[in-house]
Amino acid sequence: MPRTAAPVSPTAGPVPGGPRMRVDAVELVRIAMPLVSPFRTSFGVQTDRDVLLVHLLGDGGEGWGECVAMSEPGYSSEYTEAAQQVIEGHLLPRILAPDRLTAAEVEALMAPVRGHRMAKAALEMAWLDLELRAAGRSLADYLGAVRAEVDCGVSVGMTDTSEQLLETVRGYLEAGYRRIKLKIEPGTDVDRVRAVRERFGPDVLLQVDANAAYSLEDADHLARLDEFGLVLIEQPLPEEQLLGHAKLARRLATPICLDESITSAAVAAEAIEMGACRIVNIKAGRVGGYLEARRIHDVCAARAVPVWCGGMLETGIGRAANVALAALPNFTLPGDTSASDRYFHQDITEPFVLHDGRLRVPTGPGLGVEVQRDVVDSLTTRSTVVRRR
Ligand code: NPQ
Ligand code: MG
Repeated sequence: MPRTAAPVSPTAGPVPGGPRMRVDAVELVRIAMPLVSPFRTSFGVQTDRDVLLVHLLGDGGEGWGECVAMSEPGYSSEYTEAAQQVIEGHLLPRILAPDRLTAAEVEALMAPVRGHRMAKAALEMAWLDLELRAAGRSLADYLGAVRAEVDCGVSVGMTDTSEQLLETVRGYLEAGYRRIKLKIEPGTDVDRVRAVRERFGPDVLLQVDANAAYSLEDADHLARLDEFGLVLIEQPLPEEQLLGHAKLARRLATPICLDESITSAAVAAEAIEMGACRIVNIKAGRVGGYLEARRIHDVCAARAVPVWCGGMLETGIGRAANVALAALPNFTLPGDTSASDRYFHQDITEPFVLHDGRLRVPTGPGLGVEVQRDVVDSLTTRSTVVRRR
């Protein structure tokens, strides 16, 4: 029998937040962060992280946000330069015009701009930091966190050989990570998964992420992964193919988890109802912000669909917000909330350090981290200031 659609927002309305804030200037800072090692996925290889930071300056203090877009549109259609342009040309004019706003009001004012969710999420994050610092309240508390620390997994990039992959995975398991996610692509997938499963045994929580590298014609091939007891297979097909995922799901024992496809709470509800996924990866950047991320959490919880927190190679700013999000009750699987040193030798905040495979949820006001301005300055490639008129 088909399931009846439940309402998209089954829980309470807007969360009570902090005061309305006035922003006088917005600094858009582009930094280049060298990665500890190249990160290869089915859509390309990254050696540096080109990050757009949003720094709000208002009468009530400051707020920091981070845009998760990549320098090229390989993961999704968004990319850093486009995010900066839409922020400068379309989003800031809308949110700097009124006198004072809450983050929830900022979200509503940005809604008429279609898409550009990563750009919107960066502004919302900075506004939440500003507003919650003024209220003396942590983001975790505001979002409804129920945990003081979160279980961490790690996303392992593709390597040239199986031996290199085994060596890398061994290092992460020794560091304490509680779940391993292998990036896969057609050609090497089955051999790599088999090698890792045979070397490290049946008890390791193991999952794979295809970043949309397959087609429905590959269903029989993907079914070969069923014998390895994977927690899930993440985004095997292109973003738009919800029905394709539903058809594929009927041919796999391994649960399908969607990442790129889930762009809003409404899409999450549809995907679940169609049978396109049994698990959801939540990335606030991909869905337009932490408020929408929380709605997706609620939609999934109401349908008994577990969620986990994805990652986009965030600096300490975005990582702090992700760890807060991952402390919500339905985040029952370890996320890609890795330690800072998984990606960076030097972070721009105090680093997030793994303790027994977990990260502590920040408790300070706002995001709960301090940005080290001297480090930001040393990495800056461009800085633009937009003033309230
Ligand atoms: C995913 N993230 O889950 C993404 C994709 C991804 C941690 O696997 C630079 C910046 C390179 C962001 C490569 C993880 C990236 C990136 C992959 C995001 O699909
Ligand atoms: Mg993914």
